[in-house]
Amino acid sequence: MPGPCAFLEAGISMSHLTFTTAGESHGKGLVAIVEGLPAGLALDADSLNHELGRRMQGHGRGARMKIERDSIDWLSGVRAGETLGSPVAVLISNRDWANWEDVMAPESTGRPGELRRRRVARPRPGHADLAGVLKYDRIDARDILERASARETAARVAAGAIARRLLAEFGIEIGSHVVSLGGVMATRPDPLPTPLNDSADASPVRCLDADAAKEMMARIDAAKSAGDTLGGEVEVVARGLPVGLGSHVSWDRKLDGRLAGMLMAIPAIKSVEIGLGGSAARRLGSDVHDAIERDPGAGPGDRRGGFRRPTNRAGGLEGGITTGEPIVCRIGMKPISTLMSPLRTVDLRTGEPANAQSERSDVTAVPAAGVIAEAVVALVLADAMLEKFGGDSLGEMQRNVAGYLTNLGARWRDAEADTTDTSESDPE
Ligand code: EPS
Repeated sequence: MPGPCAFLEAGISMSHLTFTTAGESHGKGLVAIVEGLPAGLALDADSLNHELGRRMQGHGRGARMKIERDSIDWLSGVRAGETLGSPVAVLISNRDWANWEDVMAPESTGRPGELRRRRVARPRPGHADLAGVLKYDRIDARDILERASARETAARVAAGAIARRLLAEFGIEIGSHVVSLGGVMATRPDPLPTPLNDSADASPVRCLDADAAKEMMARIDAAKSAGDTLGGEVEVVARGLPVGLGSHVSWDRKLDGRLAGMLMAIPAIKSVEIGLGGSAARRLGSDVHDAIERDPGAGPGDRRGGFRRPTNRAGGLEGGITTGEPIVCRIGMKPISTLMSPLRTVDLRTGEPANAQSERSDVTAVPAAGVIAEAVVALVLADAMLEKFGGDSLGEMQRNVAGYLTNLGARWRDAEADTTDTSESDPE
C-alpha cells in the first residue's frame, strides 16, 4: 500500500506518463524508460533517431559530437512497430565508451583506494562538481560530472520523441527556435513558419533571423578562440492543443507549473517564461490579457470550443489550463561551465588555489537546448493528454478525444441567446 507520501511524491512529477533515464556520459550507454503509453501507438526507430540527430547539431558543439552517432536499440514495450502498453525501454550506446572503459569500468580492479585515470580534482565553478563531491562524499568529481553531464539529455530526447509520436496522432506539433545567443537578439518572425522546425533546423544555430544567426556564429567562434562559452534563449511552441489540458483546481495539476518544472530541470536552464513572461509584470493589465472573441468559422469539433483570441500574450495557458492557442515558452540557458580558459578553484588534493579542470566540452549548446526543451514539453503535454483522455489503447484515447471535442462549447454554439439570467458582476 502506498503511504500518503507516495501521492505527495507524485506531486509535480508526471503521473500518467512517467519516464526515467539512466547512464553516465562516458559509460556504456544511456537508457530511457517510458511508462503509461497506450497500446497500438506506431513507433519506429527512425523517428527517435531523427530527434537524437537534431540534438547533436548546432554551431558550437564540441568534438564528442563527432564521435557519437546517437541512435536507439529497442529493449522492450514495442512489437511489430506498435506499443504494447508495457514500459518502453530504449538504449543509446556511447561510442566513446571504447575510449573510457578503464576509467568507467563498473567492476573494481581490487586495488585499494582505487584512483583511476582522468580523476577530476579541480572542480569547475558552475558545474555540479564541488557541491556533488561534498554531498555524496566522493574524492573524484568524475563520480559527479559523469551523471551531471548534459549527455543525459540524449535519453530525455528519446523519451520525448516517443511522447511526440503520441501527440502527433492528435495533430499536436512542437517546435523551437533560438531567439538570442551570446547576447545577439534575433528578430522573431510573426507569424512563425509552419512547421517551425523545418525552418529552424535549416540554420546552424536554429535561428530564424539569418543576419542574427551570422552574428551568433561569429560570437561562438570568438568565444571558442578565447576559451570561453556562451548562453542564450530559446522559444518552444506547441500548436494544435485542445482547450482544457491541465487544471486550475489544484497546484500540482496546473500545466504552467508542470511545464516550468520540467523546463527548468534541463541542465544549465536558469529561466522559464510563458507567453509575455517577466515583461507582463511591467505592463498594464489591458496590455497583457488576450481579448475573447467568438470564432464564426468554428464548427462542431473545434478544439477551442468556438472561441478565439486575436493575441496570444498568455502563451496558450490561463489558470494552468490550455486555451487552445499555441503554448509559447521561453527558456534562458547559462553559458556552459567548462571553460578552456578556466576560472579559479581549489585543488582538492592539496587545498591550494588552482585553475579549474578543462575537459572537452561545447562552446555553446543553445541550439541543442531547443531540441531538448521540445522533448520535455512533449512529455508534459503527452502526460496531460493521458490525464484528460486516458485509455489503454490508442483507439480508446482517440474516441475519448473525439467525444470531448464534439461536446466542447456545444451549449454556446447551439443555444439561442440565453435571456433567462441577466445577472452581471457588480461594477462596484
Ligand atoms: C554532451 C556530451 C559531453 C559534453 C556535453 C554534452 O561530452 P564530453 O564530456 O565527452 O565532451 O560535450 O556536456 C556538457 C556540456 C556538460 O556540461 O557536461 C552531449 O552529448 O550533449
